[in-house]
Amino acid sequence: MKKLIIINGPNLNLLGKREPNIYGSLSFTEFLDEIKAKYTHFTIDYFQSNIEGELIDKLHEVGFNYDGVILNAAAYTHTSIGIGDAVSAIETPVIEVHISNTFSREDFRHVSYVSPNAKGVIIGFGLQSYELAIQSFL
Ligand code: CA2
Repeated sequence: MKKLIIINGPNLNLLGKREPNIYGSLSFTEFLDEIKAKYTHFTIDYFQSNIEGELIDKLHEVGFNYDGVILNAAAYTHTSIGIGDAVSAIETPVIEVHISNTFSREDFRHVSYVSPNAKGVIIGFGLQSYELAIQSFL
């Protein structure tokens, strides 16, 4: 069975609780339960942290023994050379995802340190961005 992990960065633990106009009203754990029930032929693990170094440690931990990483580095996408370097250093392919269309938002969200090292990028489909990323491993 293919092993995938979804890694979420800072503030994504607030999904469903704040700013539903941008990020929707479903919590990530509710969404994850739905996805796990739908894609039973994958093992889908989940990790969320608000701390940059913890995200880097997790990429190192999974980056040589998982089949895929689905990464929403949230605001660190636009600032973290460290996360970009970690994505480049690991063997496991990384799909970058974003819930909102970052290109229709502020200029600082148009930059990504993850994209150059990602296998692919899925942006702007709400939580469905994660599902599309999972489907790319079918
Ligand atoms: O659209 C995305 O997925 C983002 O990665 C979300 C980040 C943002 O900094 C990126 O530019 C785009 C922010 C995540 C904040 O999540 C919240 C969820 C609910 C309430 C407030 C923030």
